[in-house]
Amino acid sequence: MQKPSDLAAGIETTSEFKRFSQKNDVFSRAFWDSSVRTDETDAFFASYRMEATPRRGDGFTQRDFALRNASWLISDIMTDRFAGQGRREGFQAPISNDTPIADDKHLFDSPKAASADVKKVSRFFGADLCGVTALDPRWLYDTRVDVRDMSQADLGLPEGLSHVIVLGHEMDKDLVRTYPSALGGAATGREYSHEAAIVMQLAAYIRNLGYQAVASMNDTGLVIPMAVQAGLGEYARNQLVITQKFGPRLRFSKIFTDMPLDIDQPKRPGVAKFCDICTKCADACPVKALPFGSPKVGGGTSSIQGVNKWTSDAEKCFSFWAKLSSDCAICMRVCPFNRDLNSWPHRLWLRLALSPARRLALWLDRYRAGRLKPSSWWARR
Ligand code: B12
Ligand code: SF4
Ligand code: SF4
Repeated sequence: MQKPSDLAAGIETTSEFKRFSQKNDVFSRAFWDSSVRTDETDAFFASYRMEATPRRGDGFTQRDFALRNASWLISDIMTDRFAGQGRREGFQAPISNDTPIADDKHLFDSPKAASADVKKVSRFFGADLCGVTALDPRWLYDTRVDVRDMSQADLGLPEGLSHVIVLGHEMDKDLVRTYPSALGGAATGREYSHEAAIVMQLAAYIRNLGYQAVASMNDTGLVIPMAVQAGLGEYARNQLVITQKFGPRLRFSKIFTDMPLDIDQPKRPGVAKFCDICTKCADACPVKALPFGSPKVGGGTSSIQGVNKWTSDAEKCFSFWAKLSSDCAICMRVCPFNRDLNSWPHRLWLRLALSPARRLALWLDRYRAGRLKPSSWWARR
């Protein structure tokens, strides 16, 4: 029997549900599981240090790797601060407080006023979306990873946290059009660098108001169900949350807090219904890592157990990244919802896609611009 809040969010968990241990995500497995770690994954990681820059034509030149790696820089600096103590913050541990919690609490007139304040300040720091949800422990990792020996460690969250503020960060439209390429990876790296600053600054603001605020990027828990619960979008076949402003072309960060906040309601305008008639992402995936058919419970070592959802074959996906020596996001690029949803023809298309006329919207998608050659991106002035 689903809880009403799960029904509203389209979330279905079963009796086999078990919280996920971070050591089993495929990225972490590349450091301890010989079935994932190969010479290619080693070269993949080396390429982020410019130690191996395999030159394989357009999109994979030294210049493409140079831009990708430079775009990661601020995120890398933040992440490396406590790595020697096993805490790769923002990825395998929550981000430490750089400022204390003020002794005096600023009291808002209501939770609604507090949420409005947080949203305003999130925009000021540069977040593109902000939603609030109650902390649902199902989506917290069971344990995090100590990067010294990849052993399991406590998440280290303080007691009393009640809410999650989920932030969305738009990825560069033109760079995403160049995937698969090392150049496209600059869209990902740049947003990690941006979000590191934004999430740390917003958390500092909340601590300055006298409340707990733990800044978090990819670490500590699964942000996709949190973003869905916070009303930012709907989960789709390509394993991404699709929003009404940026489609799937964005990243998420989050803040855990005890600030009394008003929560947002999940919205299901009809993206999943569109996915029922579309398989563009699954068709385009070069290693067929994405599912066809309906959502299911189960999956491999790198999948959470007991959730009815579309699940990828993460080993296949990551093997393709290793081959490229760069991340892939073809499934984000080809998704019909990846379009400039700020312009009126595309907003019109969105209305059609979310209506019973979705088949017409799918047919019209053939007129959307295709892949941009990385060299053409460089040639543009
Ligand atoms: C590890 C990871 C990966 C792994 C694969 C995941 C895995 N199974 O190991 C790799 C490295 C291959 C990867 C690839 C990509 N990733 Co990734 N990934 C993550 C990360 C850091 C952890 C997720 C995790 O622990 N998965 C392990 C288990 C739980 O996986 P799973 O059972 O298959 O569940 C997945 C989904 O079904 C969903 N999910 C989990 N529980 C539930 C419950 C409900 C109710 C629902 C609806 C969904 C849901 O979330 C999981 C995402 O992997 C998250 C950030 C985060 N902390 O959430 C980003 C994240 C999910 N990735 C993201 C992106 C964008 C990508 C890529 C496009 C790469 C890129 N260039 O950006 C590709 C897309 C690949 C694909 N289509 O599957 C974004 C998604 C943003 C969005 N719009 O929704 C996130 C949130 C990172 C971010 N900073 O924003 N990723
Ligand atoms: S990121 Fe690339 S390899 Fe992975 S699922 Fe998407 S299209 Fe497939
Ligand atoms: S490409 Fe089609 S099936 Fe895949 S997520 Fe986008 S709309 Fe859904």
